[in-house]
Amino acid sequence: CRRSGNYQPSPWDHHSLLAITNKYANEKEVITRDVLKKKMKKILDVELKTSLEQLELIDDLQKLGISHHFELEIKDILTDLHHKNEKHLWNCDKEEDLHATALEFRLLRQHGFKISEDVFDVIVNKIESATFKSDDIKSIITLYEASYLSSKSDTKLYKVIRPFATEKLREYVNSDRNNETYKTREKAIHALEMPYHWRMRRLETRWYIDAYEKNHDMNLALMELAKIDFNIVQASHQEELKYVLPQMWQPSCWWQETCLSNQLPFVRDEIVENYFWNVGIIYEPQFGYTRRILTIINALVTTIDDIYDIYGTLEELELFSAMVDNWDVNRLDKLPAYMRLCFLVLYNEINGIGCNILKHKNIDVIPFLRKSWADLCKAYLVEAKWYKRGYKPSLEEYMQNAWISTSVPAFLIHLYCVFSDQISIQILESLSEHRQNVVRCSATVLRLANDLATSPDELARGDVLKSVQCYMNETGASEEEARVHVQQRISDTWNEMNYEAKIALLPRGFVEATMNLARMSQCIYQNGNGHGRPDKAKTAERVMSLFLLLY
Ligand code: F3P
Ligand code: MN
Ligand code: MN
Ligand code: MN
Repeated sequence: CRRSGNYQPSPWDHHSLLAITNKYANEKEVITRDVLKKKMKKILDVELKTSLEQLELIDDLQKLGISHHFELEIKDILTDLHHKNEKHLWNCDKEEDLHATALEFRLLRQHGFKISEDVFDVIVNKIESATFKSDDIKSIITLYEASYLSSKSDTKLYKVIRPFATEKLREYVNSDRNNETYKTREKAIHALEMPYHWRMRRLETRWYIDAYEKNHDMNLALMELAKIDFNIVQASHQEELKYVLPQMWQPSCWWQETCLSNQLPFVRDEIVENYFWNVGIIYEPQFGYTRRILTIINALVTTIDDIYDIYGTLEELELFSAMVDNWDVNRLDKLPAYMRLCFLVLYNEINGIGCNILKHKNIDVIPFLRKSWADLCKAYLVEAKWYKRGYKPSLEEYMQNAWISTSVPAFLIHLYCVFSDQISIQILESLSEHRQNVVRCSATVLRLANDLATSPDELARGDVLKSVQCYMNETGASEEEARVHVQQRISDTWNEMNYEAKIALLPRGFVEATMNLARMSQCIYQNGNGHGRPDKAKTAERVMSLFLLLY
């Protein structure tokens, strides 16, 4: 008797999504945007008087989602500041300087500059001797956000500063202090809910545009630029979404054309959500092709994962794993009928992606791509065997396999090949052999966040023990304690990822996308299973705010 995932039909009315027209998809809007861009460049380059003003503008540009228009200017300003600080053995010795120091620290680290946590030594001493006096919430928020840029050796940042700033913010939010504006209160609540460093960038843009507009001293040109740019970027996202959506009379719509959701009724039908993941990973309009390919990868991952978790017998899953390992299209008849189309779609899509890369980048990546699917299926098979044989792994044994079964290593090797202008064979090999620690960290965050949200449904349906349950089984902890442990492990993994991102010999854009994948998984699973039950876990609302609501 076959199981079902009890997945609901897609909550989206594909016909209305396909009917969207966007008046921002035209040259006139782009010209207006470019005039505003010039104006802001001038302000950034020549008009601002102090470094703090420059830093605050850079922060606003990033949070408003328009910093990619000013990359060179931002790099120059930060390089200058970094250079000055190195010369003057800079330290934050007054509480009044805390906002500026913490902001500079966060921005420098975020852009890969070296800056030691020792700049906060005086503050750390004050915290430890209980002589820190300032009640300035703006500085505390900035300090709190800076503390999330810690890497694994920065004990002062995450053992002293972060708990202190968190506590201060909690006290403030729970107090009746009404001498602060509503805006500051909103910012404190937002920061406590999730630090900026962990947030999905595009949704943060949506939130920050609204928050920035409430500023009494906001810059009108900046506001206008942020809104018009948001709408222009949204217009290109809408067109990409149409490509992957099912549409009766346009056979170019990919998901419909595969026929997978008709043939395999037990799999998730979530093409909109699959696309949404990728806007979290790279949002810039020029990467539309990368987002399309990655949406295809996500849809294939979800389909094959459901076959292993829900529908297939162990014998069938072994056949499928061997088929992917051999990558042999001539043996389709060895598979059960329901698996044939799925294998063939996988085979054709991956070879098609490889063929395009060979055409345009003159390198054959197919051996690497197919190995990533073979490794993924092996990891799925391990979990299926554990479940069907009632084996209960330790948390460490589970994690060794479960970071691969997230699909993150497979996903990221496709991203690397499609996204990079020049493909390095050394990097391909290191990704293929699972030697890139930053990838492991990103996958670990996804696995843990996914387990926190999806394991109740998975275990009720019947599945291998997930991280929460492995920990409970191994230590005798309660479910609540196990969840706290897993949350802590997510936080520790971020410390490690910050370090690995800094030392990785990988293109910066790829590293940023890898970290964005961790951010996206925290976003998807923040309110429950945002991928399996999108309407219940805020995903639907978020998709609307990014793809449908104009400014
Ligand atoms: C790997 C997962 C999925 C959701 C899809 C996410 C993508 C494609 C990035 C398959 F996270 O969820 P699920 O909870 O079924 O994964 P699992 O590995 O726990 O079966
Ligand atoms: Mn699953
Ligand atoms: Mn699975
Ligand atoms: Mn899961």
